[in-house]
Amino acid sequence: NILVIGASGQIGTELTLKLRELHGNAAVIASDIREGSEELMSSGPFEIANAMDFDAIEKLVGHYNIEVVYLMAAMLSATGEKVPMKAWALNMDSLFNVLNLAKDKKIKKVFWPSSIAVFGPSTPKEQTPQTTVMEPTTVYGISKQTGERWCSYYHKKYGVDVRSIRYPGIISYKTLPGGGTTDYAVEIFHEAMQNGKYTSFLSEETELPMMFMDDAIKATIDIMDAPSEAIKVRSSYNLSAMSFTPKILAEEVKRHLPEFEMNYEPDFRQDIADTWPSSIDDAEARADWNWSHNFNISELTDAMFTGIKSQLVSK
Ligand code: VAH
Repeated sequence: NILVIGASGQIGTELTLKLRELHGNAAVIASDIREGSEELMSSGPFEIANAMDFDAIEKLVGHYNIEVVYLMAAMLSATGEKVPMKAWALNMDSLFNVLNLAKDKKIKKVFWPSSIAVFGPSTPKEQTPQTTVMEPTTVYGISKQTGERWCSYYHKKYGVDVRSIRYPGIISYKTLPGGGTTDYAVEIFHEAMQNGKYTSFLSEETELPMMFMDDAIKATIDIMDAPSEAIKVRSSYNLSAMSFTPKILAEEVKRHLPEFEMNYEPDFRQDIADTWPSSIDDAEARADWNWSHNFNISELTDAMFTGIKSQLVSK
């Protein structure tokens, strides 16, 4: 069976639903420290558990005969800056808990997400290579960079089959992101459709790598399904679909809502965004496990409008 830790979050929710579609509802156990969406809770097993509590996670693994764990619990970049020690504890303890279960052969395979936040101001900004300078400035980025080193270490030293992707900003409509720097690209759609305007906390020319949720889920499942020998990078793979600025996204929104009004009031999150790449070279993911993306910016925009509309109707 499969265990998703952090299943109530933005990516965890949709990942769990997709895994249930592929493997059957009973085979995919969702867990989180808080309850999730109605769809998540009602479609299969759900357990409240703290990712930092080794005994609780070990118990779940034993009880449900878990072989594969997706560790999606984390504190994101913006929230992490407000409570640095808490972010560090959550992001590292949860990873060690899962890596140690794999080291002790209690589980067979682990997915753990990294992020473009591992990069920093000294990293080449355009087409950032897989292997390059990494001097992250946020607690979140430091935790992901450190986590990457530990994944690589557990693979080499203990043969742990851990696989990882450096997600860009993920855009989706089912569950809101929690406390990231790329959240503007989700908020803009909800605000546009409900109020016709949005004030962005990033400046109009801030270009960041982004991806539609369906592609992020596809990448996650693809890398986990690939044969072990194909996974040559055991820290984390660069992954890319598109890059855009708030201004370009606002133009896309205007295709659907010509009256849409965008304003800009950069806050502390601007300083974080300024340290991140504007585009990513993901040639190794494409070569090693055949990664390819489906959604570009206009397809993403159309999908967001359709998705949010159907949610508003059903409310
Ligand atoms: C954040 N979305 O903004 C996350 C992230 C791409 C960066 O991992 O913190």
